[in-house]
Amino acid sequence: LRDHLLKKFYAGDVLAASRLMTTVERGGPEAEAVLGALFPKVGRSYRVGITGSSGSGKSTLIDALTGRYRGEGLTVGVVAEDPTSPFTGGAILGDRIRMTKAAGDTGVFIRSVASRGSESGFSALADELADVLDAFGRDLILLETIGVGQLEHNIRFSAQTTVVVFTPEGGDDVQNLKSGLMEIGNVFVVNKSDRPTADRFATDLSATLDLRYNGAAWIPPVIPTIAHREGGVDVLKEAIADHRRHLEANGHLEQKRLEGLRNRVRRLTNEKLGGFFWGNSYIQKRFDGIFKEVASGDLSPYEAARKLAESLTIGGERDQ
Ligand SMILES: Nc1nc2c(ncn2[C@@H]2O[C@H](COP(=O)(O)OP(=O)(O)OP(=O)(O)O)[C@@H](O)[C@H]2O)c(=O)[nH]1
Ligand SMILES: [Mg+2]
Repeated sequence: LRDHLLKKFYAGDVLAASRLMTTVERGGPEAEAVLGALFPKVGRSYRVGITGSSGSGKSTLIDALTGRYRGEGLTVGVVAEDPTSPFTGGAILGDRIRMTKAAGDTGVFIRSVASRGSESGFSALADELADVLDAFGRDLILLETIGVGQLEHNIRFSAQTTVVVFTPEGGDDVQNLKSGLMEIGNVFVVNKSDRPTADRFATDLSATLDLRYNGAAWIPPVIPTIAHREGGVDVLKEAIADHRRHLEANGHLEQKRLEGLRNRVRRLTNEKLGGFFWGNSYIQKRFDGIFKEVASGDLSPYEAARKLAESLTIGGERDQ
């Protein structure tokens, strides 16, 4: 069944792509088998992360950018992390309605994924769904994720170019911007530039970035946009292309790819370690012994956890 699906997938069947994504979403051994099979085909698309606060206009920008890329004959995949609870489905519907240009075009594939309050920020699952779209042969993959500061750093590992979207609304002051977001942006957008305070905000942001990246090979540009009227979207597209050329010219793309892979192997190993550890009979016995000391008050849970974790470094003793 899997081989049959993969064959259709490689022939460009959108339904097959959708079904493989559902398999990946379910997780477990079948998801691993699918992702493992696709792995040799992953790495050809260019991934752009679009991050920013809720309602800043990320989906509207993605919609406008998608239209531009399609106009050039490029295929586009979108993975949108939906920050709302998976139970309401509200934002998923919202995304579908707003992304009107994409409707009915097989050159655009949009997938929403619940972020499930993921502790790691941009989720591993979203990254894996992007891999499916990558193997499917999409030229560009746009990743929408809500910017929650430090946690968003993971988007760096998934996207080659990260676009951070700010708005001049709510009396936001450049000094108070989330420093996590300031660090990860390769391109900055001041959306809703139809608002009166936008000019000043953009000027302040530019000045801050110029100072911060003084002398660096890439100084992130600040681009004012009015997304719902497609204002500034061509400039944004050009800035993304510029950053891509910058990465290509400096060999950074390969470096980024390896950094992402390294990060992924570490994460997967961490996930496997838990099962591997607790499934070991020596550890189970050792746990019972150590837990008795915790129960009697002779050992704190912290010391117990350290002792248990250190069992790993005892090496061969486990197998005796
Ligand atoms: N005035 C104004 N409104 C805009 C602009 N861009 C987007 N909007 C509106 O802002 C609202 C939110 O836009 P979205 O694109 O859904 O924002 P988002 O960042 O994707 O929101 P979440 O996915 O919920 O985080 C929509 O009603 C848009 O029409 C803009 O440049 N100016
Ligand atoms: Mg959105």
